[in-house]
Order: sequence, then structure tokens, then C-alpha cells
Amino acid sequence: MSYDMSDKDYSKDLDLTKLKPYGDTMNDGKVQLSFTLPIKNNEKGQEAAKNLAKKMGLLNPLVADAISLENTFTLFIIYGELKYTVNYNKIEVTTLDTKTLSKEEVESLIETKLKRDITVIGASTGTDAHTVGIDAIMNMKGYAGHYGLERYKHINAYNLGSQVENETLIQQAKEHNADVLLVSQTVTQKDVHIKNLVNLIELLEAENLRDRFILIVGGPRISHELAKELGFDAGFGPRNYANDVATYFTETLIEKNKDE
Ligand code: B12
Repeated sequence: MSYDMSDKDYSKDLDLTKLKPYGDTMNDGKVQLSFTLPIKNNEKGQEAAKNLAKKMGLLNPLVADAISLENTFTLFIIYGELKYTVNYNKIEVTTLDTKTLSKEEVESLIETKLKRDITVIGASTGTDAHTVGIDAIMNMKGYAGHYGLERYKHINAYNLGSQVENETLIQQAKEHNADVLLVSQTVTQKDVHIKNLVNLIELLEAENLRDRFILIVGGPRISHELAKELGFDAGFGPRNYANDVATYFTETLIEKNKDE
């Protein structure tokens, strides 16, 4: 295979209008990617993997590793140089602008500004059996040095666990007179999370309850932007903790109170 130098950018200066991955030199575009092909692990298979990598925009793809998963499946690790760039200056994202407060600051805000307790109900919903995410946010001991909502003064936190039907979550929210619904979604295969989250919104709307609750979703592949698109108030992804979400719903409730 000949070495393709056609799309190389030799400038060593950072140009945010033509942003590229960084390997060990500015603008070298170096990336590593992995994928599985349903074929045997041999030279023909490796050539197929390289051709696919080229079609993805990688120059000079190199098969760094090819691992037989079973007789007719192979996992490929490919190195290459991405020829595409993005204009960083033109990128727009929807993010939450809240400045995260500590547990103690949230507690004091509830005490001095809201002047009543907050009831929060959370679950990992639908068929999703992953509990670690919602536990990280809600359980007493918390996660990564951040205590969970159960430990907060002035917050009544009910964690329903996993595989909770949307109907059950709504019924429990009504019974506890909840202010906030916390939904956790981990499995995203075949967009099951989207269907489940949309279903929750539809059920709430059908009962005229959508505006009664602050609706929040979190999980490893959830962004604030996606949450807003689906009709939630906010979304929290990885590296978010109890105090991030508590800051958000406390400030939102205080704002709501002002309007009423
Ligand atoms: C542990 C685990 C399991 C355990 C779960 C046990 C349990 N009690 O939770 C078991 C073995 C049961 C399991 C099963 C399955 N799993 Co699993 N599992 C994992 C694993 C290894 C870790 C997940 C985890 O605990 N992360 C730690 C927590 C703390 O992180 P987190 O969830 O992201 O939470 C943080 C944030 O996202 C956020 N957050 C999360 N929720 C919420 C909610 C709110 C309101 C807020 C504010 C924030 C928030 O806060 C948390 C702290 O920062 C991951 C792989 C990985 N390394 O991530 C796969 C993984 C999630 N599992 C996966 C799969 C496919 C499955 C199965 C479908 C496998 C199978 N074929 O059977 C089943 C599904 C079962 C089901 N019906 O749901 C895939 C999901 C792929 C996808 N994109 O859909 C993963 C990514 C593995 C992989 N690479 O393929 N799994």
C-alpha cells in the first residue's frame, strides 16, 4: 500500500477552524478505533478492515491488532490519520449554566430560600437493570466522594431501584407528592432509552401531569441536549454527582416558586 500524503496539514499551529485529533504532533490527526467484522481473522479480513477505515476518512490505516473472537468474528484495532476537520468556533451546544454547589450549600439554599423540604423519586426505568448510576446519585453513601441525596437535609429521597415501569414511577410520584423525578438509563441498544423516555413524557402528558414535576434523566450516554430534545427539563451524563443535580432542581424550584 502506498503512503497517502494528500490530505496532510503540515502546519504545527493550532487552528480552531480546522480542528483535528492530536497524536503526538499538532494536526497529525492520529486516531485509534476498534470494530468487529463478522469474518475470519486472516490477511483478507485485515485488508477489508483497512478499506473500511479508509472509507471512514482515515489515511494510512494500520491494523495494530486483530483478535479472533470466535471462528467467524474478528475484533480489529486500527491506527490512522483522520483527514477530516471541524470548525470548533461554529460548534453550538445546549448546556446547563448552573454553577454546582456543595451539599451544605444546597441544604442552606433550601432552608433559606425554598423554606420547605423537597421530595425526589428516582428509578432506572423500563427493562434497564443497571442500578449503579441511580444509586450513585441517591444512596446515602453516594459515589466518588459525593454523598447521595438520601443524606441531604431537607430532601426526601425515594429510590425505587431498577426495571421500574413508567406507570409505576408516575403512580409513586403522585403518592409521595414528588417535586422531582430522576430517571436513569444505561442501555441504549436499538435506542431503547429513547422509546422509554418518550413513553414517560407521553404518559405524563396524557394525565396532564407534565408540568407538575421537574423531570430529569441521567446516564452514561445522556446529554442535556438530548434530554431537552425528548421533553425533559435537564439531562446529566458521566462525571455528574448528587450535588450537581441537587443544585439544579433546588434552584429550579426556587425560580418556580417566585413565578407562582
Ligand atoms: C455493571 C454492569 C452491568 C450489571 C448491572 C448491575 C447493577 N446492579 O447495576 C449487569 C451484569 C446486570 C449488566 C447487565 C447488562 N448490561 Co451492563 N454493564 C455494566 C457496566 C460494567 C458498568 C455500569 C456501571 O455500573 N457504571 C458505573 C456508574 C456509576 O456509572 P453510570 O451508570 O454512568 O452513572 C453515572 C452517570 O451516568 C450519572 N447518572 C446515571 N444515572 C443517572 C440518573 C440521574 C437522574 C442523574 C442525575 C445522573 C445519573 O451519574 C453516575 C455517577 O456519575 C457497564 C460497562 C461500563 N464499564 O460502563 C455495562 C454496560 C452498561 N452494560 C451493557 C449491556 C449491553 C448489558 C446487557 C444488555 C448485557 C446482556 N446482553 O445481557 C445487560 C442488560 C440488562 C438489562 N436488562 O438492563 C452495555 C450497554 C451498551 C449500550 N450502549 O446499550 C455496557 C456499556 C457494556 C458494553 N460495553 O457493552 N450490566
